[in-house]
Amino acid sequence: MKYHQIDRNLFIKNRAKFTAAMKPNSVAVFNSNDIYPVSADSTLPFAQHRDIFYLSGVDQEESILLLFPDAPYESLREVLFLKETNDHIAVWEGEKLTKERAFEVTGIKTVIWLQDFHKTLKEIMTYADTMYINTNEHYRATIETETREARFIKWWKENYPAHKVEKSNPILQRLRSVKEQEELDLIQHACNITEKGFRRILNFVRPDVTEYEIEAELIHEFIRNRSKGFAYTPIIASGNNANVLHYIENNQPCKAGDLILFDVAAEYANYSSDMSRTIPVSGKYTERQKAVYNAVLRVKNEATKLLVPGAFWKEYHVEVGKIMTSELLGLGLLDKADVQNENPDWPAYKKYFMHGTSHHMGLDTHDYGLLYEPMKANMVFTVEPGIYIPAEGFGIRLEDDVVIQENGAPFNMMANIPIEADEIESLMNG
Ligand SMILES: [Mn+2]
Repeated sequence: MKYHQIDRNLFIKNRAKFTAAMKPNSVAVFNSNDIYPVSADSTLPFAQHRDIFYLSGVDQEESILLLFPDAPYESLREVLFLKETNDHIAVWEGEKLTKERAFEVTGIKTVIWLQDFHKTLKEIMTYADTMYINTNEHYRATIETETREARFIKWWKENYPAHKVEKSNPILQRLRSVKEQEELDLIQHACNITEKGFRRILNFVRPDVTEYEIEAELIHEFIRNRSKGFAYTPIIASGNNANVLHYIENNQPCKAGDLILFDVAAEYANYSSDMSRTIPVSGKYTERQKAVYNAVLRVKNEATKLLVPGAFWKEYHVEVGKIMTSELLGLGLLDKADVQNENPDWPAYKKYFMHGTSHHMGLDTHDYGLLYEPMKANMVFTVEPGIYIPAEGFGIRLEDDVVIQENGAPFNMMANIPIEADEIESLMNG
């Protein structure tokens, strides 16, 4: 791991919150992710399942966390199963968690090697009535691969048909959406690394630079600051590429006079940041580009103010749609008739702004959060309006990450990342 060790009190608190939400005499099991094969003996870099990480801090494959708060023996209340390590394994595969090290990272006292998982589970299930299984119910998830978690659930249901079943996911969605201070600090750290990357490219971009050269500058800056890299596949989209919302080829030259839309950000310690900026290749926006830019910025600033405790995600989006509509009228992109005749299910503004304004952000870039429940303090949301105009050869999106406060406007974790058009121009020409 490149990141500094996280204070295990975070994971101890997270487990306490989770077990407090469990029914009496129940067990919950969480699996790590697999290491995915490419072909031959190649593999993709390991990415930990965020739930076991959230509850334990274990950032290693072939790990299982078991929680049983009402266990008859204290040693079975929290059990971590890890792949066995020894001096020989350490030479070939590098350092894995020993039992001592696992306690330091997680605060869990009972650590059992993975080969004894089935035997230990059998004992535990005889004491328990209910099992919490961890299905993925994220509103944007589409999964073709059978994860280690899914394999476990299938196996468990076959082998323990007499137990009651409960879902971990709604508990985790609720808990993970409201961040502890330690988590806010980690997300802020990721935002600060993103800032360094963005400032670096302001000094780098010039006509005829390619999108992939910019990508290389960013990854360089991220990794040298202890990030594993991009929090999500980066979008570096010059000219009309910005109007392809999920453009990730990043293989084109940036032409003088065009804009470049960046949706790029660093991760740190498995926490995401999520940023969008749009800058002029030549270091100066045209009048028209600046007018649209400032309209997007005003929508972002107005939308941010609506993210307060008690607000609802769906209604928030309706309000942002109204703000965007008035800006699009001002820019001459819509006229009054377009708005009067609009389809309420697909309002006129969606022609230029077709995606959502905000999502939860945290351990996952599109983080957990129950969207039908009211917003709460210490939730982290992105705010990311955009205006996309293929006919004019550019698209603009501006995105910051903000923390909802108990009182008043949200705290902007990206307030130090240049966003005013004038500041961007002066930094590019400095
Ligand atoms: Mn986003």
